[in-house]
Amino acid sequence: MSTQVLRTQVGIVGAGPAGLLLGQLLAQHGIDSVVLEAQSRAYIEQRVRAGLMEHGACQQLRDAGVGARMDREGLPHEGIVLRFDGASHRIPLTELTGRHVTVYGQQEVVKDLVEARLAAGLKLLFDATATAIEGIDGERPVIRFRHDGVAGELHCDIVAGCDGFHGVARAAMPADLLRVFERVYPFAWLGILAEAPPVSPELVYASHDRGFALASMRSERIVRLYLQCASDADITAWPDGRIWDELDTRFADDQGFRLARGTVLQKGLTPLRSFVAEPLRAGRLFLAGDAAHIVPPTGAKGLNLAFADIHLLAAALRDWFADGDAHGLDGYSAAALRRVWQYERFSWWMTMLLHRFDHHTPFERRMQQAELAYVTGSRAAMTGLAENYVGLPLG
Ligand code: RFL
Ligand code: PHB
Repeated sequence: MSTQVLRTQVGIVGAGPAGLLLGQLLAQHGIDSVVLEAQSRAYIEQRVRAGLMEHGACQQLRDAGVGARMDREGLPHEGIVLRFDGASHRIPLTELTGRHVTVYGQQEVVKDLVEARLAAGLKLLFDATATAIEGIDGERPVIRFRHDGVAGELHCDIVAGCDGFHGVARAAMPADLLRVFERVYPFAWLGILAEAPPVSPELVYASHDRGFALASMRSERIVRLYLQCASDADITAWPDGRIWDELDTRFADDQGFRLARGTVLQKGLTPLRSFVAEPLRAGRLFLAGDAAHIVPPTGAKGLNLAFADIHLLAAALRDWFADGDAHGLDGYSAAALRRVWQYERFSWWMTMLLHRFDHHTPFERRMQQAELAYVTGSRAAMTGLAENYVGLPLG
């Protein structure tokens, strides 16, 4: 079969939140793009991941013209709860910052963006795996891909690598340019989606001697619950009953709290890591989202950070294609990385504060407990947590 040859202005690798939002914003600016996605439409629309959107990320969706369903179905939250030593401590996010966050599943964001793209007749190829990115030092880079088993070439002016942590874009950066910073945590999260009413009206982050637990939700009938577990945990060793029992133990409080149990719809393990690749640009190749950085999910920042990269990259591409103004593109990596490191710090700090570390000495455990008491007892400390949680201003 002959090679499929396509041409566009911006070749986008990956139809996750980053690639899809970029495509949507470029279309608003009259810039042509093609999105290549390795998985099927059904797969990416069902993949359960993040759920918490910052005020700024919600506004980005609205500005992109795809915020209507989120505004109808998203669940606004004005506070979160930290639970430890059997007591709950509320962080009043909105009272402290004037802003709120919204629970709206990442796969819903993906569905809305896919639907908008296809309705507008914009090109999005599913089952199209990018295999190589070539010519990034020249003016016409090429993305090689396989679509339904047939070889293809996408010729473009710019390549946006939005293909997540395991994609090909970061690997296409020159090795002598790239610097990588990484921390792998000695545990993972076991996450379930279950048919049950919310554990509490607000998200509960629990720090317990047996490990961390988090109660989130997706709707009035669906909960999203997480448990810290061993990095090498075997999911078959976690039948539903054991998960519910462990959740009851870790969320226990002085009021005899018990979870409402229900059918487990989905179960998965996520390793926790912090990771940053610098810089985010080599020639005509730009990295955004998980392709460039990973945060542990404790701060709920992964999706929001991907959107923040796109905020900068879309504006930079608009200026460059409109009148050759390269300031935005030249400054993209440094500007995006400033925020990335702020969010890396917050996500690392939340992770260190709330998890159980087997190697902790009794002194270090006491330090953790003292910090929890400070963070929930001092208005200044609570404000520090709250302003990061609701989101730092978009640059
Ligand atoms: P994504 O969402 O990973 O999208 C990348 C897309 O690129 C495709 N792809 C390719 N396409 C073509 N050719 C190739 N060679 C390709 N290689 C990959 C992939 O199929 C995919 O569709 O990255 P993006 O857009 O940067 O978005 C980032 C967010 O997805 C991510 O930060 C968060 O979901 C992180 N994350 C979580 N964040 C939270 O805040 N809370 C959570 O509870 C949470 N849970 C998670 C997560 C990430 C997970 N991953 C990556 C394994 C749970 C998991 C399992
Ligand atoms: C989620 O709802 O999936 C969620 C919420 C907050 C987090 C992580 C995940 O910190």
